[in-house]
Amino acid sequence: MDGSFDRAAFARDGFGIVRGAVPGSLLGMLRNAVQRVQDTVPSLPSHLRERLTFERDLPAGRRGGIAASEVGDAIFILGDPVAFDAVFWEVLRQPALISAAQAAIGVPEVMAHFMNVTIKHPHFGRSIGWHRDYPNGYAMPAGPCFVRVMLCLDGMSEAGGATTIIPGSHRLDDAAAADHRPSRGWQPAEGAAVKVCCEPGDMVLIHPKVLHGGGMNTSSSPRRNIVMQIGDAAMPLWSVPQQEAVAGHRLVAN
Ligand SMILES: O=C(O)CCC(=O)C(=O)O
Repeated sequence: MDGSFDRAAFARDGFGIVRGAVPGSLLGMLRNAVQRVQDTVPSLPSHLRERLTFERDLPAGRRGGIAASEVGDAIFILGDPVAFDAVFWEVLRQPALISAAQAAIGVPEVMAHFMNVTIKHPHFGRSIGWHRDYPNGYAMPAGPCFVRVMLCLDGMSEAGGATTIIPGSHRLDDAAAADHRPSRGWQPAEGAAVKVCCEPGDMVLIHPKVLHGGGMNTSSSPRRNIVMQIGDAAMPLWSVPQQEAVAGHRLVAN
């Protein structure tokens, strides 16, 4: 494990990578827990099923036109994962996550806003359009005093639909960030974006105002990220999302 976070690079680029952020044993348990949910979709009770967003219910355009009938029960978003398996709480106790979030936000006390598992399945896992996380309509405090953190269970590769980021695009004021939303089909200038390739167990921190998105997973391996929004504990959410057991949970290291 390494676990160090470069705050200066995060301030400059709008993203950062913490290498080897969690123990391999935990990584294995998390991967198994995600797979168990995928394997048991047909028998899940309705209160858990409603936390899942399926590929088949989303437009085919973002998965290269592959028809809904071809993607079975593939889950795109596994919402509120702690409702499925308590092992996901362990992620919020990881010292490398807590210290990196504190450094990125610049405060000593941080809390969770939400958690999901974003899954790009082999061969058809969908692309994600260009966007900024600030502002968002799901879990918002009064300003951009939060960070998105992704724990990459499988790592990320170019062909696997790695998150793509435009370094430096977060350096604008809050009103401009709220106004400047890329229209559908917008593409950055040649060479402006970087694909964040990483190993299993690495953690990627995304500034709330940095432009990011990502391509389809055309590889033969899954790309599963635990995505969390972590915020300044002194700044309450305007409205707490339903079905988010982690919302408001203060992060305290193991
Ligand atoms: O899963 C990814 O590649 C990015 C997730 C993302 O863009 C987000 O949570 O805002």
